[in-house]
Amino acid sequence: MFCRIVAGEIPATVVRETDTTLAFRDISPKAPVHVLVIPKEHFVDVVTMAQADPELTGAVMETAATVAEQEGLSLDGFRLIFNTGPWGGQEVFHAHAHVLGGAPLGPMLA
Ligand code: IU
Repeated sequence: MFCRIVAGEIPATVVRETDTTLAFRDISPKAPVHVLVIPKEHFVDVVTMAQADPELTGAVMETAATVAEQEGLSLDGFRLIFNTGPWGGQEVFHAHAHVLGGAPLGPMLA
């Protein structure tokens, strides 16, 4: 599915793009700022990506950090999540980081 966003076949509100990564707004935001950061190359999840290509994984993290900064989240903090596998709540099987912020999010597991 996210490969189709990379290919431009599905519209997305892109907030940052590098040679290897893409960051776009989540269509169903769970916080005032909710951006997804993906590798353009397809990996099913962050573990697969990290094992296959640590450099690309670093690039995803770098894009997430830059997005947090450009979205004004640096001062108060934010949440960076990779849901991984069914028990991790992953629904889209193309590795992606969630950058969530813009309000106090509280403890992660209530
Ligand atoms: P998850 O970590 O796989 O559960 O998160 C998938 C997210 O992708 C979820 O927050 C969706 O709202 C979001 N999303 C999107 O932003 N655009 C899409 O076209 C699709 C899902 I499909």
